[in-house]
Amino acid sequence: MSLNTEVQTLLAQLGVTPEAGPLPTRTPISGESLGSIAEHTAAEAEAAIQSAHRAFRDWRNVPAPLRGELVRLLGEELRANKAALGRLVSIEVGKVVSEGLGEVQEMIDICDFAVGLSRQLYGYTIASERPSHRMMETWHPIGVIGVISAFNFPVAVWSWNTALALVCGNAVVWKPSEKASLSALAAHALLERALKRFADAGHHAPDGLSSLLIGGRALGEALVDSPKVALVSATGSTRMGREVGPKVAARFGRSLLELGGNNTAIVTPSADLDLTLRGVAFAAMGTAGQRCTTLRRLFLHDSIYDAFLPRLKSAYSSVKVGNPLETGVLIGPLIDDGALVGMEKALDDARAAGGTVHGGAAVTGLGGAYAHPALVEMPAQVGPVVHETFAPILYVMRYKDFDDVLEKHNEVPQGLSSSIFTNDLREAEAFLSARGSDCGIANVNIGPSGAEIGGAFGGEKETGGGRESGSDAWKAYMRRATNTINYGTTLPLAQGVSFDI
Ligand code: UN1
Repeated sequence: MSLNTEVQTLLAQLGVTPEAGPLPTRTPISGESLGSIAEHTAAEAEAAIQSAHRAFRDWRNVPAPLRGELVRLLGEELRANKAALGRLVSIEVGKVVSEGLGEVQEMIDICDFAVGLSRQLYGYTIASERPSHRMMETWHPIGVIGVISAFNFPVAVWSWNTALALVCGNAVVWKPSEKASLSALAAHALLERALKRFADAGHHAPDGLSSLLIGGRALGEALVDSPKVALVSATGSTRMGREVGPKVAARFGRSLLELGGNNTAIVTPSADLDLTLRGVAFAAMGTAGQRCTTLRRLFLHDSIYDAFLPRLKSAYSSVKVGNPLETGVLIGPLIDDGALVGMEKALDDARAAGGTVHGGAAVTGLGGAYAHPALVEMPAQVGPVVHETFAPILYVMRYKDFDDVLEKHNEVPQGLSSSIFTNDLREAEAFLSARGSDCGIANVNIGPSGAEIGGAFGGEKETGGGRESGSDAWKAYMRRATNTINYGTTLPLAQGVSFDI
């Protein structure tokens, strides 16, 4: 069966019949076309925003636990369709099978989390300085949430935002990557099914509560520019975030930015090297280096460098690159030829900066943009090492002094994820302390990628500062009102001010 035939079967199974149109879709596995589909116009984007705004005005009045019921139904649909959606993701963006399934599992997990959250949108009660007064805070929905997502997690990132946004009482308009339109159509169809079941059970779900915009950049711009979009949650490159952030700020909207990472592992003299090898291999080569959390900088202590590097090299040369749907393959294709060109350029730049490149050769003849993962021994943190290249390149550097490596670690402009491999309590705790990693995610004896949904996800500096998913990330999707209630018969003023009339 051709991949196109399989995709059409999966789409039918998932209840999607894409309308034909000018937007080409393809699989990076073979380069084969998956059909050309209809795009939304800018006018349709505007209409979706308006209708989402109307929907929000209703949805905000639905009790949060009942809003949670809708997300619970979405979780059920995802559970029932995990295999089909996971497979579609694998084919459309080239992930190995278990990672396609893992992506859908991440969606299920956030739905479960959001259902619980729907009964836990807690505000504080605050001691008032005035007699017979009570203070508290209340969290309210904010409006339309615009979600702009990237190709590499084509459906999970939408679900992190949408599951939270919906229980928080907001409406959602989603602009996915045009490299992953089919997965987006399928994921959204599952939400539509959940909405139908919700309505069939007698609950009110307003029209336009969630919509999907298929197409290019102009649609994302509509979300960024519309004063009706209260929060723009955008995942992508730092370059994209540099455009989105200021535009949204100029209209005093909120943005939640998940941008580039340049993630690390520091391997110290006491590290368990077997565990480190597995942690480093998954984090650096998994998803063909196309996670924002992918391990890109590896600092090896001088005392273990010569023992560890050959083991890593042999893991790199034995890993199977190829069709990600085949058993045993761990590295699928890059998303497109442009990504391969970017990888080759970074390797050239690394050589020019004094690096020694192991691996990294393109694999031809498969129809897609395949490459062997590259390990690059660098004399210093220079050249391409300080940039994010969305490809499986791991820069390896030697260090001697722990304090010095902490400085080096934080020297780059990005601040997403980081890790240390050590059995030394002092090093581990120092890495997690204020003088340690400056990233939004800092791990011990686990690589930087593969975060669970229970924690807040995101990073600092050029990574954009946003937090999605677990912990109290929901607060970004709500507004806080501070309430002071006077249940006495006098009117004492705060700070002892008197104003007698
Ligand atoms: C991304 O690459 O945009 O932590 C998200 C991870 C995944 C999410 C990655 N849970 O690697």
